[in-house]
Amino acid sequence: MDQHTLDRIRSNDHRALSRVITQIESGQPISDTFFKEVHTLSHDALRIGITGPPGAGKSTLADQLIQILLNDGKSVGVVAVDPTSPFTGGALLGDRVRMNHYLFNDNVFIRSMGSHGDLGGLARKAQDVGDLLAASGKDVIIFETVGVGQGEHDVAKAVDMTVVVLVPESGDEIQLMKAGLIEISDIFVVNKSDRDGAGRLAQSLKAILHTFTQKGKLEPPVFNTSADRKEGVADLYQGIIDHLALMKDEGVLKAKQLERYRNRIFNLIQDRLLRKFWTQEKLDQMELSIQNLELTNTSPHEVANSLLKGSHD
Ligand SMILES: Nc1nc2c(ncn2[C@@H]2O[C@H](COP(=O)(O)OP(=O)(O)O)[C@@H](O)[C@H]2O)c(=O)[nH]1
Ligand SMILES: [Mg+2]
Repeated sequence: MDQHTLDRIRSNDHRALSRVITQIESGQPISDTFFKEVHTLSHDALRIGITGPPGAGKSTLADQLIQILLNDGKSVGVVAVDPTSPFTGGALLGDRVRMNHYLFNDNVFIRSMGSHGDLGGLARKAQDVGDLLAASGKDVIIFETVGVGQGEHDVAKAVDMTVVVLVPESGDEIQLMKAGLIEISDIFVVNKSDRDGAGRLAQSLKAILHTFTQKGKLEPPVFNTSADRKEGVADLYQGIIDHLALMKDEGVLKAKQLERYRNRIFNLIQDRLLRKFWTQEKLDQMELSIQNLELTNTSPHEVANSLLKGSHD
């Protein structure tokens, strides 16, 4: 990656952004110096994760938030992460159609990312993309993710604040707790509040959050919205700003950011060691051991040991 590309990113050139994101997404190697430069540029963008079940209204909500942010003089990057989609770039067509009125707006950049079947990698790549968007000068980066268990948790680690979107049909509190949503949420939204049961869900959510928020953590506020009718979204936006201020004051934000930094180092090391280890030769050697399985009594531990020993040669 050259200085020219970096200059173009810095000057908010969306075509350069697209190109580098494609490189990150497809796992093409990008130099450490490039990320070093990007890091120095990607200072204080606010990163918000919006997660929840498919169809809950995350994209509709993100769309409304973009509008409010633009009116507030802010620029926005959106990374729509769909771990269930093997497609890239053009994935989540519905989202694109819904948000394409920003196509020629320099203050909004929207991009979808699929998983290629590599969930952990996706979260890591999404963070690099977030840095890139921040380096282009975006004030707020929104990560939209379909809630499919681990995906939510990975993305929660990548952001400053996680907004969990539910709908009246989302189920009872026991299911929510089982899904681990309470641990990762900073803010809850009950969307589709035009439907029956929204008030009840919000009430019971508030009750559980009050009971189960751990000591030293902030109790997540709950908002009701009807995103497609633009109802409650302005209140949610104000709630995000207020909660962020509280998170700053209480040191929660700082702790989260340090944890994120630490995690990224762990993940980078892990990725690099694994990539270094699994040479074609090693893969062949393993395949050979597996094919000979019926002929030998070798345990997987033994095979692993012999592969690991070989790696010191
Ligand atoms: N009734 C109702 N429908 C909504 C609301 N918000 C979004 N929708 C609709 O729900 C569907 C899924 O929305 P989408 O934003 O794509 O959900 P996502 O999968 O979570 O991103 C779309 O048809 C929206 O128009 C709402 O507040 N009330
Ligand atoms: Mg969506």
